[in-house]
Amino acid sequence: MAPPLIAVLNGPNLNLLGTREPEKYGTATLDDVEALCAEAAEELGLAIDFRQTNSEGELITWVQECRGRAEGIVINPAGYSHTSVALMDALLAVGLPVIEVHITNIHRREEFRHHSYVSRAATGVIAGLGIGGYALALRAMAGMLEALAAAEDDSTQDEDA
Ligand code: CA2
Repeated sequence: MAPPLIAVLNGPNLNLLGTREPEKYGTATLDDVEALCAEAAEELGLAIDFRQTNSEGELITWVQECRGRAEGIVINPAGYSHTSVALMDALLAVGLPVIEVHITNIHRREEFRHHSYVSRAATGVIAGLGIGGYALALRAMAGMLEALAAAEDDSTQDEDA
């Protein structure tokens, strides 16, 4: 059987990782983050589709396209976390487990970063653990998918009994 596909989606300016503001975001590039996710996914028996966009509309389209294609979404919505009701609506509509990741601890930063619309649609949130948060999110996602599959097996057995 093909490994479950997890979309790992990244929002605006994350393409700049490793090139500016290393004191905030570290020195790893987005390519390094992708490599880290690929390694974690391999270990966990998951497949990933890793993407970044600076466009809100494109990010929303990618979320919509996950329906029927992916089993879960790991997303760092970057600045759109704090502004985008439309992204929140797309994540609520897609009906998949969602883990929101932030490299920095948004709660220790400026007030306007403390609220995330995306968190309303997220199953879980990881913030402040650097790029390692992406690997933790994939690990948590693998655990959730296993639990969902086990619950489905149980209900199928109940139906058969
Ligand atoms: O901590 C995070 O991962 C954030 O999602 C990063 C966003 C920020 O708007 C959120 O509040 C928290 C910013 C992404 C921009 O990343 C840059 C990386 C290097 C240089 C400049 C920007």
